[in-house]
Amino acid sequence: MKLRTSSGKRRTLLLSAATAGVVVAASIAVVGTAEAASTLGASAAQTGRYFGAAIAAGRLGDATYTRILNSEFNAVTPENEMKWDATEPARGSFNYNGGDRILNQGVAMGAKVRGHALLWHAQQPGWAQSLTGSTLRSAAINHVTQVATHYKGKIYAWDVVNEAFADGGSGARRDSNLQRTGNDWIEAAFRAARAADPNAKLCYNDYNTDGINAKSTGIYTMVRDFKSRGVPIDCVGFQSHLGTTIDSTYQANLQRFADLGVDVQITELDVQQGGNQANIYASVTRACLAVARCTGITVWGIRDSDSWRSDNPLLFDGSGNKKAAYTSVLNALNAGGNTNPTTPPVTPPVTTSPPPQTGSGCTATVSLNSWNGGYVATVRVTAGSSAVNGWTVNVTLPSGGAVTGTWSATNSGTTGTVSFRSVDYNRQVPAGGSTEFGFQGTGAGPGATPTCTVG
Ligand code: 9MR
Repeated sequence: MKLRTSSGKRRTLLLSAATAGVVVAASIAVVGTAEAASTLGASAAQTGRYFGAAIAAGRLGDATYTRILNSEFNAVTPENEMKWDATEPARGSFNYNGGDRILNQGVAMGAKVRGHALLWHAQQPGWAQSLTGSTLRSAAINHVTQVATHYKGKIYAWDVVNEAFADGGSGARRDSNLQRTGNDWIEAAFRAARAADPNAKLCYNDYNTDGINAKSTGIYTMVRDFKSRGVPIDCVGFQSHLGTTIDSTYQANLQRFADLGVDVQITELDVQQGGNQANIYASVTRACLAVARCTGITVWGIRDSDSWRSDNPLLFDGSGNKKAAYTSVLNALNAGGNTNPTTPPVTPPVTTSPPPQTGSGCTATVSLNSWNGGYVATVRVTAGSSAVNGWTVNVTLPSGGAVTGTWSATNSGTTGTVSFRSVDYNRQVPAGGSTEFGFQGTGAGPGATPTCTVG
């Protein structure tokens, strides 16, 4: 009797495993068709990346929310549920209810789960806010150890430390109770996280770092120092809470961190609605695709009504409809990019054409980020001694090459000599000032300096 029962159970298990195998095989077969690339996650996966959303446990009962989440995204970040105040409300007493709900949702989706955030000056429980010195340091390190151990093996990447640098031009650390425990608190946190969960990627995450500026340079210097001293850091998160513009050095900034030997991720993307929202979303997406070590993008919420912001910054409206920004991201993802985010580009990543002659009118230079068979070109248009109101840049491509996508300009033609015209928001360039546009193409990319004419 016992034997039969046991073999009966085994049969059931084998059958369900076989059924699962069929399901898996079927879904693999779908990947690679045009249909599979009609969602953000599937499109990002085509270049080995993820496309994620910050989610809230309290919204998982909303049918529209979970429908979009399940169909569009292949990574999740808890918006609040894994923060210090949520996970250790009383010292030494841990609560993983909310965090586990997010984790389970991610696991059920087959998604990557980003852990956010082990240590941060904000959203600390009251008991930690009132600690100082070595008592706070040991409580903080214990927190890192306990939470990272609870989620060991289940988290793709942890934001180990969040927002530890000051805004403004100093490039220095932000003052906080954690900072006052000693400048080495960040590396102590990274070491504790590595010891607790050796397989999670360990990230530093911050905002207002979405271009080359004093704050991002402060962080860059810290990461370079960590790498040189063997402090375990694997990735840097760029939150990318953006307004109506994107910094012209956005991609170059990601690249300089990647060149230090860390992955980069866009971790909390949202963009103010108005004028340029769709273009800015597309530019961020293209920048990530152009940087081999940019492993994925996370938007900070699903529908505008789910956002912490009130300026409708997300990809779906309050009713769950796809916005223009959604389409521009999907198109950018489908246009592709560097197809293996863990392998550096085959050709040297950045080449810049010789500096142009100055004078009146305008000039243009092109920078290429190339890989085998394709490239992203960033073109800088500079006005001469007079202001420019409208410009046209002509770029000559080698034969066999073609433009496959353009941003912040409109192009006529895609092969041979291609003309790029300014768009409304970048046609006016002050005397001596400059603006940028970009395009993606197949083949080797333009070899010669582009020409620029006014009008
Ligand atoms: O979106 C989060 C919001 O629900 C919380 O009230 C807020 C509390 O500080 O944190 C928001 O998320 C932040 C993230 O954890 C870190 N970067 C900035 C995000 C927006 O404020």
